[in-house]
Amino acid sequence: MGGAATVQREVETVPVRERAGGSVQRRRVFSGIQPSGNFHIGNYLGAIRNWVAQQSASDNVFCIVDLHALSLPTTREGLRRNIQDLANVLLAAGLDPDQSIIFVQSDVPEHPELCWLLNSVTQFGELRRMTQFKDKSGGQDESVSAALFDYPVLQAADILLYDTELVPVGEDQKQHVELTRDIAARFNSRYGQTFVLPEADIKPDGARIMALDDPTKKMSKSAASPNNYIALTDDADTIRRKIRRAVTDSGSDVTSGRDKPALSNLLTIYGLFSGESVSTLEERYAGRGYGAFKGDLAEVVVDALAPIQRRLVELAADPDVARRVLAGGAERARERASAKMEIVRNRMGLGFGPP
Ligand code: ATP
Ligand code: LTN
Repeated sequence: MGGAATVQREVETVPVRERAGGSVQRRRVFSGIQPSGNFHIGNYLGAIRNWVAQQSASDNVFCIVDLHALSLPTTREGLRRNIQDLANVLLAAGLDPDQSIIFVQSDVPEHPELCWLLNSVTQFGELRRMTQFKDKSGGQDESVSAALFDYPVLQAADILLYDTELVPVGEDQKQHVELTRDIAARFNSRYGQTFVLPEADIKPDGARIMALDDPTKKMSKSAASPNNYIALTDDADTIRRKIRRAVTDSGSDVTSGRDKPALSNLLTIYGLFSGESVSTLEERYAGRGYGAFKGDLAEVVVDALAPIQRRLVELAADPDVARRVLAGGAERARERASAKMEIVRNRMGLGFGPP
């Protein structure tokens, strides 16, 4: 049942653009993910799975954004472990270094450099309005890091360095991609056409997987309780227990709808992992109650994660695989980023180079 292969077939592929003369050009895709531990099925269904499904049709750059992770307190050992774990997750989920550049953000110093330059065309008020900043600062604006406030500008730099057209992300990142467009447009009007205006690529299903213990909030890595999420590394019994304990709605019908946030979320997860439509599932579970539904859902999730988990065990035993992929990815990313930065510095009049 289910399985990663089924999941990937269900995802739409990105249309390739046709050039005059009939040849096709792959769309440039960039996305990032923080190495902050507890990678969960929300990250997988909302982002990583789409990256994998589209990679053969696009020109892809995927980035482990360790500089973004510094916006909240980290330790040396914790960050190193999380970078290695995330690289393994991306490879186990199916990202292919022959089709995608996969690298660590801090290996390409052009990212923080462009961030600083873009700070000069970003307004304080724009950053203050970002909902992720409001959520993560939790009203403690005076004591959170300045990095948390500036986080979206570093994200804009990530995207704009690679002339990105599409940014496949979950729903929570839409506002950051819109800000990136505004920053790019302002830069272009001040200094001349330099940056491509990117678009967020948000799939209608799975873009916002909700927490199992509170279906009004998104599933989150940084949640206080592990019952919030199913981690990609949770074993079968943990997955069964978390799904059994997942909050449900009042009543006993297995149906989706505005008044059924918990069941809607569980049906979405079931449908995405099994490749079935929500209406097929509603029919199958009509009159059978929550118990039978949750039991089957747990097995669907266990089966779908099993091949990823098998590859994770192999990769964990051989850390050099990820190390080699990231070293090669950084080299290719640096080549593109340094060429772009040369143009940007020149447009802005920086340095004391040729006139
Ligand atoms: P946190 O919840 O601590 O903010 P995160 O889980 O959002 O962290 P990120 O590294 O910031 O993790 O996100 C990686 C990708 O996963 C992004 O594209 C994001 O939109 C997507 N994503 C995160 N949570 C969900 C979710 N609950 N449903 C769908 N997509 C999600
Ligand atoms: N902010 C994103 C992670 C991220 C990103 C990016 C996503 C950093 N840089 C560039 C897309 C493109 C997050 O919190 N999920």
